[in-house]
Amino acid sequence: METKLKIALQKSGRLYDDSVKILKECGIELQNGMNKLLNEAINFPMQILFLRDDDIPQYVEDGVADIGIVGENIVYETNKNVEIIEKLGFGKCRLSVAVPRNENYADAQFLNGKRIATTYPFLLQSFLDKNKVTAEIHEISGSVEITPGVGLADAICDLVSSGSTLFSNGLKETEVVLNSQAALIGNKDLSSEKQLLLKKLLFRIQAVKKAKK
Ligand code: PRT
Ligand code: ZN
Repeated sequence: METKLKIALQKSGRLYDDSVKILKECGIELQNGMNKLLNEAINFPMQILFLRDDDIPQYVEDGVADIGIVGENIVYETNKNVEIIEKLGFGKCRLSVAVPRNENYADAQFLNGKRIATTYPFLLQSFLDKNKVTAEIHEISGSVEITPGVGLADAICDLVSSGSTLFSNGLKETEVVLNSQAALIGNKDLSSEKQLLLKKLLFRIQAVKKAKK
């Protein structure tokens, strides 16, 4: 049987369009009318798995997918044993700490003893440790930006791109914990056939990136 490279992409959401687009720009065409979770390229030995972005690093670590496209924020938060192969230049954002606009924030020490709401507890804890800050992390699954306004938290740690969500919730960005963009990640133990296919794909991705500069 022919070896196929299995790539995991976000099923829907902010990275979906650009992920499919970059394959297309690499000359890789998907089949029409296949099911929404699994597709197969017409003109490249590749299968495409569509998943929730949070699950992609685990699937790649386990080898269920060989490679994947996901935000670096997810890669570092999930802390799985995968390789970051190439940054892809889209999905740019930063993971930042924000506090109510009227607060006097001088430095990270402000956060000592405070309650911070986030969906990124691992990255936030690393940031606090690095700054020798002890704070209470409240892990929640969404709408982080409303928590200070309703008295559930004193600060937040969340993704920011334009800053308009922070602004409209009366918050200001005070620290960048991580700069992030979409990246191609890979399993660390690919067969030599798969490595060869990955090399072909990477060559095309790099050409596409170069053409855009
Ligand atoms: O369903 P699934 O779990 O796959 O998707 P999801 O809802 O978890 O993720 P999704 O689709 O929202 O985001 C996917 C990835 O896009 C993230 O992991 C980041 O790598 C990247 N990305 C880039 C962003 C943003 N920019 C972004 N602005 N992800 C989220 N946001 C949110 C942020 O959380 C906040 O609510 O947008 C709001 C802030 O935006 P601004 O422009 O107001 O600052
Ligand atoms: Zn997600």
